[in-house]
Amino acid sequence: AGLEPKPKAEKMFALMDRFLSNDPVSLQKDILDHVEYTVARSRFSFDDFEAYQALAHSVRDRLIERWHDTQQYFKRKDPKRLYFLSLEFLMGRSLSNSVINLGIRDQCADALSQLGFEYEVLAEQEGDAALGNGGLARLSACQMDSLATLDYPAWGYGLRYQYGLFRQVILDGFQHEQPDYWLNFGNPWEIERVHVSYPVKFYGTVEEETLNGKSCQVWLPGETVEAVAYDNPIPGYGTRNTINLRLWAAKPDGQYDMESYNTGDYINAVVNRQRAETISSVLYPDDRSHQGKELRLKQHYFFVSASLQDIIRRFKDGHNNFDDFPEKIALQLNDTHPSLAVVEVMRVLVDEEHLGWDQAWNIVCKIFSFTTHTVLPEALEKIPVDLLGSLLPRHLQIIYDINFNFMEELKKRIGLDFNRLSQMSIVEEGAVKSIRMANLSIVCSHTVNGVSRMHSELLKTRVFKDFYELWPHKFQYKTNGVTQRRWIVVSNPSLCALISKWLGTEAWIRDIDLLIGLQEFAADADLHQEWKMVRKVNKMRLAEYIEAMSGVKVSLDAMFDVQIKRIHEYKRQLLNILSIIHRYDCIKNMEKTQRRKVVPRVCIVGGKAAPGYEVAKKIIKLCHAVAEKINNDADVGDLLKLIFVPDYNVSVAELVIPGADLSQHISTAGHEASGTGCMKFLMNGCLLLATADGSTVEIIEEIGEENMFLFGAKVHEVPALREKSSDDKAPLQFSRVVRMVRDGHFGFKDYFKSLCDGVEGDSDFYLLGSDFASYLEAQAAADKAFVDQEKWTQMSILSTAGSGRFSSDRTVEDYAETTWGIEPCTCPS
Ligand code: HBZ
Ligand code: PLP
Repeated sequence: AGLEPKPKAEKMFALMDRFLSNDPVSLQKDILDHVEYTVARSRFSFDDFEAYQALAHSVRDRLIERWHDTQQYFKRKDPKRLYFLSLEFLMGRSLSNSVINLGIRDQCADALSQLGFEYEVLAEQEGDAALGNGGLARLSACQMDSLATLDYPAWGYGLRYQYGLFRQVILDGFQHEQPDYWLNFGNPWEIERVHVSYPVKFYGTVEEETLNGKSCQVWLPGETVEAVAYDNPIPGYGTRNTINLRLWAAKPDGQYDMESYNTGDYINAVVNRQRAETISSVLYPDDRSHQGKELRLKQHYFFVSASLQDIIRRFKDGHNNFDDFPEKIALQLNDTHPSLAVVEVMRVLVDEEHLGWDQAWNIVCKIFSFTTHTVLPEALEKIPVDLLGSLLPRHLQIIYDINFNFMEELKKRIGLDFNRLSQMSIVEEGAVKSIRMANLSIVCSHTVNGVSRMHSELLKTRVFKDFYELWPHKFQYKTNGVTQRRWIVVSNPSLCALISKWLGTEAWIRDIDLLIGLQEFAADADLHQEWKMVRKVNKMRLAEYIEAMSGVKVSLDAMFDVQIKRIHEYKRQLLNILSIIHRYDCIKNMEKTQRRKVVPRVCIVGGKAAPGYEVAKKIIKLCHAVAEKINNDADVGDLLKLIFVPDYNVSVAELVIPGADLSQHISTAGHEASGTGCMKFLMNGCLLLATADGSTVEIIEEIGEENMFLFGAKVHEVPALREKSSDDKAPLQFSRVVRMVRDGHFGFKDYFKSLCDGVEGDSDFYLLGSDFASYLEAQAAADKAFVDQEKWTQMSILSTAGSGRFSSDRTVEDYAETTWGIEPCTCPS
């Protein structure tokens, strides 16, 4: 219905099948056609990578069909749409996720096996799309999957970086960064839209002019760059709906610098034009050194301007009154990175559409919602006024005007409390006068949210306390979630089959609440048997990877204990390594007979350090130095191994998470806004060793303290503990292991000195010393539980059963209902 061809198109429809068929024979034909005509290899001779390309193109064709139907349907129905603005999307691989969501995985596997190829081997050929840093970016990807699956009329907007997050290479235990030129071998998952492009302007001056008797500001920009759209179809699971992730690439604009051409400087003219492309060339790694960088600010505005031109064009195609904008459009700011959007909407409405300021402001205040992902006030983004004024002079004026109005309103509310006024101002005075992007976003958004309940409480009571007191109604909490499609169905197929078997249905893949049904069987001996089998298969897969990558053979009887995430002091990888040293020290000092009682462990650590983050890089080196010692100590053997998994990314996560027995989420309380890695482990039946921080507080509520290993200071205890010297709080074992590092037990004595200094005396900001004793107790409790494999299995089943609240389906539904005001719009099949 609604998709019938127009009469003149009937002939064309007659010439092609309405939809591509998904039976193995049709798939085979499509794959071979793509080998011959797209990859341009002979269908009698092609390798695994070429087979992957042909398969990818066959899947892409099916995505395109659905994409067209969905977009046409949205256009016809004209529902209110959500536009999710994010500078980062960590998508990972597309093939495996697409075939699962399209429901054609088995057909593809059949088709390929008859051609002599193995589906799993081909899926491994694909590189990751790593257009993001970590949690924030992977969250965007999970939310896109949920938006598509739940049929929401939504689009994502982002940047098509030519170089994604750097590749981490370890040489002699040190991290080195290499560029991730992910587009080297082409990208079958995107559709280049050469005709969807917009000019984006920078620099120049603002002049006052008179228009219809009224004075107005006119921006005369100095440079123009073209933004070209690349569409990435995002298929929903169990639905025809396929939404769009539109990423912008920078190209030189169509205007020619005639001056240079005329003066005969042809080569320089071409080279200068080429420079435009650098805007979208590289993703900034998550460190603070990017703040105040012109290129970074250019990226932000480039992305914002192109996206809004596109959104406004679509709105105008069918609407002629901007007052209807808030009924048709919701704009989500994923952190402050896209926050210039609020200023840009004001500029377009006032300067280009000639609305009055008040009318424009009214519209802006109804369309934006803002999610913040950080806890630390010092991590909030600031843009130096000089930089902003030179790159975007008109935007700076508008920010000043917004701030002037805000300050006037505030004075009426709180009087002349200058301290508070200056803290809440969008403009920060000081050595470097700057724009506070978080303040701007809060002032202009109708809703502000944190990413877990604890995080939102901290926003209300600490980080944005003043704003909360002013506008309590704006503040909400939305606990993060992850998609069970990628994190169970794609990455852990055997667990997926087991869950469906015991629940008697696959419906949980779209309706995660059904997982709770597993609770009923948590003590069932047959389920235990099968559950252990599945876990063993996944551990084998991981062990093979470890051996191939590091040459270290690990025992499957050992507890696989994993901490994988970006390396940050607050995430406390150092605490983990120090406790591994403690474990090593204990084993060394034991009688041989005692050693038999030790629960064997394989400790797996992985994560990237931002290139400029020296402490994080030292932690990586320490991990390697300790591993070198332990893994080669004959006294220790299989009792303890330490493995660093290099280049942690989405596909590494897909392999490691299903094989983990225990995973660590041990940030200092009050520092992890949410954490999403923990949710993926939980869904996969891995037990958690954790502090009560971010979303783990809510995980405790779902599965009960008794099913995890908790330790450490609580958030309200942290300030007082920081006042005490570490030497008064740290147990002797702590001083002993730090001394081992200091004394050069693992070499590189001088290099590690600053790490040791940072956790002793008055400098133990992240409380490693004071949490050490309770951390060791939690570790001992995990060892004890692991000995009783039936008990462990029961805890594991209860973890999966209780993970339903942490699906991004729940998160997205919550946003849709209480923040965005959008409803499902289901394209007919
Ligand atoms: O966002 C993370 C939080 O640390 C984590 O607790 C939370 O679960 C997750 C999703 O809400 N924050 C980030 O991942 N932040 C970044 O990646 C980042 C990227 C660019 C920046 C700053 C931070 O300039
Ligand atoms: N990086 C990658 C590749 C991930 O898959 C995830 C989440 O699973 C994260 C970072 C965030 O992990 P965490 O929430 O533990 O910091």
